[in-house]
Amino acid sequence: MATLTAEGYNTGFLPTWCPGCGDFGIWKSLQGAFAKLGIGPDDGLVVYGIGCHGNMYDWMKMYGFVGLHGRALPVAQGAKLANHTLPVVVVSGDGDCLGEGGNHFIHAAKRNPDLTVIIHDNEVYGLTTGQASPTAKIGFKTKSTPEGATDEPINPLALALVSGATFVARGFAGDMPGLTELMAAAISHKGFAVLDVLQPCVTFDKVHTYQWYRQRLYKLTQESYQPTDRLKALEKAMEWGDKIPLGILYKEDKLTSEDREPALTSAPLSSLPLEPAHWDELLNEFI
Ligand SMILES: Cc1ncc(C[n+]2csc(CCOP(=O)(O)OP(=O)(O)O)c2C)c(N)n1
Ligand code: SF4
Repeated sequence: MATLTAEGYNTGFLPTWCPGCGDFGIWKSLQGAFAKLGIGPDDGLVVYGIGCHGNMYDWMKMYGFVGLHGRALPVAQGAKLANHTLPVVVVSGDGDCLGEGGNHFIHAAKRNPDLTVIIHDNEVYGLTTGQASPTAKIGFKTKSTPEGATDEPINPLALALVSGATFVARGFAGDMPGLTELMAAAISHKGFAVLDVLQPCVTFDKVHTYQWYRQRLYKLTQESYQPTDRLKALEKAMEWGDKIPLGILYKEDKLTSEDREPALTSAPLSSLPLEPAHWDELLNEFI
Protein backbone atom coordinates (compact mmCIF):
# COMPACT_ATOMS: atom_id res chain seq x y z
CA MET A 1 0.00 0.00 0.00
CA ALA A 2 1.34 3.45 -0.91
CA THR A 3 2.28 5.64 2.03
CA LEU A 4 -0.31 8.33 2.66
CA THR A 5 0.86 11.93 2.92
CA ALA A 6 -1.01 15.10 3.81
CA GLU A 7 -0.48 16.37 0.24
CA GLY A 8 -2.37 13.33 -1.06
CA TYR A 9 -5.59 14.91 0.23
CA ASN A 10 -5.26 18.07 -1.90
CA THR A 11 -7.89 18.43 -4.60
CA GLY A 12 -5.89 20.94 -6.63
CA PHE A 13 -8.34 23.75 -5.84
CA LEU A 14 -6.69 26.58 -3.95
CA PRO A 15 -8.30 27.75 -0.70
CA THR A 16 -10.18 31.04 -0.87
CA TRP A 17 -9.71 31.70 2.86
CA CYS A 18 -8.16 35.06 3.80
CA PRO A 19 -4.36 34.80 3.89
CA GLY A 20 -3.32 33.85 7.43
CA CYS A 21 -6.73 32.43 8.46
CA GLY A 22 -6.55 29.76 11.16
CA ASP A 23 -8.58 27.47 8.92
CA PHE A 24 -5.40 26.70 6.96
CA GLY A 25 -3.75 25.13 10.01
CA ILE A 26 -6.86 23.08 10.78
CA TRP A 27 -7.13 21.84 7.18
CA LYS A 28 -3.47 20.81 7.01
CA SER A 29 -3.62 19.17 10.44
CA LEU A 30 -6.68 17.15 9.44
CA GLN A 31 -4.95 15.96 6.29
CA GLY A 32 -1.95 14.99 8.42
CA ALA A 33 -4.14 13.14 10.91
CA PHE A 34 -5.88 11.14 8.17
CA ALA A 35 -2.51 10.22 6.67
CA LYS A 36 -1.12 9.25 10.08
CA LEU A 37 -4.12 7.00 10.76
CA GLY A 38 -4.03 5.40 7.29
CA ILE A 39 -7.52 6.68 6.43
CA GLY A 40 -7.25 7.30 2.68
CA PRO A 41 -9.42 9.66 0.64
CA ASP A 42 -11.80 6.78 -0.14
CA ASP A 43 -11.95 5.42 3.39
CA GLY A 44 -13.86 8.03 5.36
CA LEU A 45 -16.40 10.82 5.29
CA VAL A 46 -16.17 14.45 6.32
CA VAL A 47 -19.45 16.26 6.93
CA TYR A 48 -19.11 20.05 6.81
CA GLY A 49 -21.12 22.84 8.32
CA ILE A 50 -21.87 26.09 6.52
CA GLY A 51 -19.33 28.84 6.99
CA CYS A 52 -15.75 29.65 6.06
CA HIS A 53 -14.76 26.34 7.71
CA GLY A 54 -17.18 24.40 5.47
CA ASN A 55 -15.52 25.74 2.34
CA MET A 56 -12.79 23.21 3.17
CA TYR A 57 -14.91 20.68 1.26
CA ASP A 58 -13.58 22.05 -2.03
CA TRP A 59 -9.91 21.51 -1.19
CA MET A 60 -10.10 18.32 0.87
CA LYS A 61 -9.82 15.14 -1.19
CA MET A 62 -12.06 12.92 0.91
CA TYR A 63 -15.69 11.90 0.58
CA GLY A 64 -17.66 14.85 1.86
CA PHE A 65 -21.15 16.19 2.44
CA VAL A 66 -22.23 19.79 2.87
CA GLY A 67 -25.79 20.19 4.07
CA LEU A 68 -27.75 22.85 5.89
CA HIS A 69 -26.29 25.35 8.35
CA GLY A 70 -26.20 23.77 11.81
CA ARG A 71 -27.19 20.32 10.60
CA ALA A 72 -23.84 18.59 10.13
CA LEU A 73 -24.24 16.39 13.20
CA PRO A 74 -27.60 14.84 12.21
CA VAL A 75 -26.18 14.08 8.75
CA ALA A 76 -23.07 12.53 10.28
CA GLN A 77 -25.13 10.39 12.66
CA GLY A 78 -27.25 9.22 9.72
CA ALA A 79 -24.13 8.24 7.79
CA LYS A 80 -22.83 6.39 10.83
CA LEU A 81 -26.10 4.47 11.13
CA ALA A 82 -25.91 3.51 7.47
CA ASN A 83 -22.31 2.35 7.81
CA HIS A 84 -21.05 2.11 11.36
CA THR A 85 -17.61 0.98 10.18
CA LEU A 86 -16.99 4.28 8.36
CA PRO A 87 -14.75 6.90 10.03
CA VAL A 88 -16.86 10.08 10.11
CA VAL A 89 -15.50 13.51 10.99
CA VAL A 90 -17.58 16.68 11.31
CA VAL A 91 -15.93 19.99 10.41
CA SER A 92 -18.05 22.71 11.98
CA GLY A 93 -17.89 26.32 13.12
CA ASP A 94 -18.70 27.78 16.53
CA GLY A 95 -21.80 29.33 14.97
CA ASP A 96 -22.73 26.22 13.01
CA CYS A 97 -22.17 23.81 15.89
CA LEU A 98 -23.19 25.83 18.95
CA GLY A 99 -25.63 28.38 17.51
CA GLU A 100 -27.79 27.01 14.71
CA GLY A 101 -26.77 23.43 15.60
CA GLY A 102 -26.58 23.77 19.38
CA ASN A 103 -29.47 21.43 20.06
CA HIS A 104 -27.91 18.71 17.87
CA PHE A 105 -24.58 19.10 19.65
CA ILE A 106 -26.07 18.44 23.08
CA HIS A 107 -28.08 15.46 21.91
CA ALA A 108 -25.19 13.94 19.97
CA ALA A 109 -22.97 14.19 23.06
CA LYS A 110 -25.68 12.52 25.13
CA ARG A 111 -25.95 9.59 22.68
CA ASN A 112 -22.19 9.06 22.24
CA PRO A 113 -22.08 8.17 18.53
CA ASP A 114 -18.64 7.24 17.23
CA LEU A 115 -17.96 10.60 15.57
CA THR A 116 -15.35 13.33 15.82
CA VAL A 117 -16.44 16.94 15.68
CA ILE A 118 -13.84 19.61 15.03
CA ILE A 119 -15.09 23.07 16.00
CA HIS A 120 -13.44 26.03 14.27
CA ASP A 121 -13.74 28.34 17.25
CA ASN A 122 -13.10 31.91 16.05
CA GLU A 123 -15.73 33.76 18.13
CA VAL A 124 -17.34 35.13 14.95
CA TYR A 125 -19.63 34.18 12.10
CA GLY A 126 -16.83 34.53 9.56
CA LEU A 127 -18.63 33.83 6.28
CA THR A 128 -21.35 36.39 6.96
CA THR A 129 -18.61 38.97 7.69
CA GLY A 130 -17.95 38.93 11.38
CA GLN A 131 -20.98 38.97 13.68
CA ALA A 132 -20.52 37.68 17.25
CA SER A 133 -20.81 33.89 17.52
CA PRO A 134 -21.96 31.93 20.60
CA THR A 135 -18.37 31.72 21.90
CA ALA A 136 -17.76 35.51 21.73
CA LYS A 137 -16.55 36.67 25.12
CA ILE A 138 -18.18 39.51 27.06
CA GLY A 139 -16.88 42.85 25.80
CA PHE A 140 -15.79 41.50 22.39
CA LYS A 141 -16.60 44.14 19.76
CA THR A 142 -17.93 42.85 16.45
CA LYS A 143 -20.27 44.15 13.75
CA SER A 144 -23.28 42.86 15.67
CA THR A 145 -21.91 43.95 19.08
CA PRO A 146 -20.35 47.37 18.39
CA GLU A 147 -20.35 48.22 22.12
CA GLY A 148 -18.99 44.80 23.06
CA ALA A 149 -20.81 41.47 23.56
CA THR A 150 -23.00 41.47 26.66
CA ASP A 151 -24.10 37.79 26.80
CA GLU A 152 -22.22 35.03 28.58
CA PRO A 153 -20.33 32.96 26.00
CA ILE A 154 -20.91 29.24 25.52
CA ASN A 155 -17.92 27.21 26.66
CA PRO A 156 -17.77 24.36 24.09
CA LEU A 157 -15.64 22.09 26.28
CA ALA A 158 -17.77 22.53 29.39
CA LEU A 159 -20.95 21.99 27.36
CA ALA A 160 -19.49 18.83 25.82
CA LEU A 161 -18.48 17.54 29.25
CA VAL A 162 -21.82 18.08 30.97
CA SER A 163 -23.71 16.70 27.96
CA GLY A 164 -21.86 13.36 28.02
CA ALA A 165 -19.09 13.56 25.39
CA THR A 166 -16.49 10.85 25.98
CA PHE A 167 -13.49 12.67 24.48
CA VAL A 168 -13.03 16.40 25.01
CA ALA A 169 -9.97 18.33 23.89
CA ARG A 170 -8.75 21.77 22.85
CA GLY A 171 -6.25 22.56 20.11
CA PHE A 172 -4.79 25.66 18.46
CA ALA A 173 -4.77 26.33 14.72
CA GLY A 174 -1.28 27.85 15.05
CA ASP A 175 0.21 24.60 16.39
CA MET A 176 -0.10 22.13 13.52
CA PRO A 177 2.04 19.31 15.00
CA GLY A 178 0.09 19.43 18.28
CA LEU A 179 -3.24 19.73 16.47
CA THR A 180 -2.46 16.79 14.18
CA GLU A 181 -1.76 14.64 17.28
CA LEU A 182 -5.00 15.75 18.93
CA MET A 183 -7.02 15.08 15.78
CA ALA A 184 -5.51 11.62 15.40
CA ALA A 185 -6.37 10.86 19.05
CA ALA A 186 -9.92 12.22 18.62
CA ILE A 187 -10.58 10.24 15.43
CA SER A 188 -9.14 7.07 17.01
CA HIS A 189 -11.41 7.46 20.03
CA LYS A 190 -14.46 5.20 19.92
CA GLY A 191 -17.29 7.54 20.89
CA PHE A 192 -18.28 11.18 20.59
CA ALA A 193 -15.06 13.19 20.40
CA VAL A 194 -15.17 16.98 20.60
CA LEU A 195 -12.10 18.95 19.58
CA ASP A 196 -12.48 22.69 20.03
CA VAL A 197 -9.84 24.47 17.96
CA LEU A 198 -8.93 28.07 18.75
CA GLN A 199 -8.87 29.60 15.29
CA PRO A 200 -7.80 33.18 14.65
CA CYS A 201 -10.06 34.97 12.17
CA VAL A 202 -7.51 37.48 10.91
CA THR A 203 -10.09 39.61 9.11
CA PHE A 204 -12.86 40.12 11.68
CA ASP A 205 -11.08 39.60 14.99
CA LYS A 206 -8.16 41.89 15.73
CA VAL A 207 -8.09 40.86 19.41
CA HIS A 208 -7.60 37.07 19.47
CA THR A 209 -4.58 36.99 17.19
CA TYR A 210 -1.97 34.22 16.96
CA GLN A 211 0.20 36.32 19.27
CA TRP A 212 -2.64 36.82 21.79
CA TYR A 213 -3.10 33.06 21.99
CA ARG A 214 0.62 32.23 22.08
CA GLN A 215 1.07 34.49 25.12
CA ARG A 216 -1.55 32.48 27.05
CA LEU A 217 -1.64 28.90 25.81
CA TYR A 218 0.03 26.08 27.70
CA LYS A 219 -0.08 22.33 27.12
CA LEU A 220 -1.43 19.72 29.47
CA THR A 221 1.14 16.93 29.74
CA GLN A 222 0.80 13.34 30.90
CA GLU A 223 2.92 14.24 33.92
CA SER A 224 0.82 17.23 34.93
CA TYR A 225 -2.70 16.06 34.13
CA GLN A 226 -4.73 12.83 33.82
CA PRO A 227 -7.81 13.19 31.60
CA THR A 228 -9.93 10.67 33.49
CA ASP A 229 -12.02 12.78 35.86
CA ARG A 230 -15.01 14.68 34.43
CA LEU A 231 -15.12 17.16 37.30
CA LYS A 232 -11.43 17.98 37.05
CA ALA A 233 -11.88 18.31 33.29
CA LEU A 234 -14.67 20.80 33.90
CA GLU A 235 -12.31 22.85 36.07
CA LYS A 236 -9.76 22.87 33.24
CA ALA A 237 -12.46 23.75 30.73
CA MET A 238 -13.35 26.83 32.78
CA GLU A 239 -9.73 28.06 32.83
CA TRP A 240 -9.62 31.08 30.51
CA GLY A 241 -7.58 34.24 30.93
CA ASP A 242 -3.85 34.61 31.44
CA LYS A 243 -3.54 30.84 31.09
CA ILE A 244 -5.49 28.71 28.61
CA PRO A 245 -4.93 24.94 28.56
CA LEU A 246 -4.48 22.89 25.39
CA GLY A 247 -4.72 19.12 25.15
CA ILE A 248 -7.02 16.24 26.08
CA LEU A 249 -9.18 17.28 29.01
CA TYR A 250 -11.28 14.13 29.24
CA LYS A 251 -11.41 10.63 27.81
CA GLU A 252 -13.63 7.71 28.73
CA ASP A 253 -14.37 4.29 27.21
CA LYS A 254 -18.10 3.76 26.99
CA LEU A 255 -20.59 2.00 24.71
CA THR A 256 -21.44 4.09 21.66
CA SER A 257 -24.93 4.64 20.28
CA GLU A 258 -24.05 2.20 17.48
CA ASP A 259 -22.99 -0.43 20.05
CA ARG A 260 -26.40 -0.05 21.68
CA GLU A 261 -28.34 -0.35 18.42
CA PRO A 262 -29.40 -4.01 17.90
CA ALA A 263 -29.72 -3.56 14.11
CA LEU A 264 -25.99 -2.79 13.90
CA THR A 265 -24.60 -5.92 15.49
CA SER A 266 -23.48 -7.41 12.17
CA ALA A 267 -22.61 -5.99 8.78
CA PRO A 268 -23.23 -2.30 7.99
CA LEU A 269 -26.82 -1.62 6.92
CA SER A 270 -25.50 -0.14 3.68
CA SER A 271 -24.06 -3.54 2.70
CA LEU A 272 -27.29 -5.48 3.27
CA PRO A 273 -29.43 -6.24 0.23
CA LEU A 274 -32.70 -4.37 -0.05
CA GLU A 275 -34.81 -6.40 -2.44
CA PRO A 276 -37.53 -4.47 -4.31
CA ALA A 277 -40.02 -6.92 -2.77
CA HIS A 278 -39.21 -5.46 0.65
CA TRP A 279 -39.77 -1.84 -0.33
CA ASP A 280 -43.56 -1.93 0.06
CA GLU A 281 -43.22 -3.77 3.34
CA LEU A 282 -40.81 -1.12 4.57
CA LEU A 283 -42.93 1.79 3.37
CA ASN A 284 -46.05 0.31 4.92
CA GLU A 285 -44.37 0.43 8.33
CA PHE A 286 -44.37 4.23 8.07
CA ILE A 287 -47.81 4.80 6.49
C1 LIG B 1 -30.36 28.44 8.49
C2 LIG B 1 -29.32 29.45 8.07
N1 LIG B 1 -29.16 30.57 8.81
C3 LIG B 1 -28.22 31.46 8.48
C4 LIG B 1 -27.42 31.25 7.38
C5 LIG B 1 -26.39 32.27 7.01
N2 LIG B 1 -25.05 31.86 7.39
C6 LIG B 1 -24.21 31.27 6.51
S1 LIG B 1 -22.71 30.98 7.15
C7 LIG B 1 -23.17 31.66 8.62
C8 LIG B 1 -22.21 31.80 9.77
C9 LIG B 1 -21.20 30.74 9.91
O1 LIG B 1 -20.44 30.98 11.06
P1 LIG B 1 -19.61 29.83 11.71
O2 LIG B 1 -20.41 28.59 11.80
O3 LIG B 1 -19.05 30.33 13.00
O4 LIG B 1 -18.47 29.55 10.67
P2 LIG B 1 -17.26 30.44 10.12
O5 LIG B 1 -17.77 31.16 8.90
O6 LIG B 1 -16.83 31.39 11.19
O7 LIG B 1 -16.23 29.41 9.77
C10 LIG B 1 -24.50 32.08 8.61
C11 LIG B 1 -25.19 32.71 9.76
C12 LIG B 1 -27.62 30.07 6.64
N3 LIG B 1 -26.85 29.76 5.59
N4 LIG B 1 -28.57 29.20 7.00
S1 SF4 C 1 -13.36 35.74 7.32
FE1 SF4 C 1 -12.12 34.97 9.05
S2 SF4 C 1 -12.67 32.79 9.25
FE2 SF4 C 1 -13.34 33.48 7.21
S3 SF4 C 1 -11.64 33.00 5.82
FE3 SF4 C 1 -11.36 35.13 6.48
S4 SF4 C 1 -10.02 34.98 8.28
FE4 SF4 C 1 -10.87 32.94 7.92
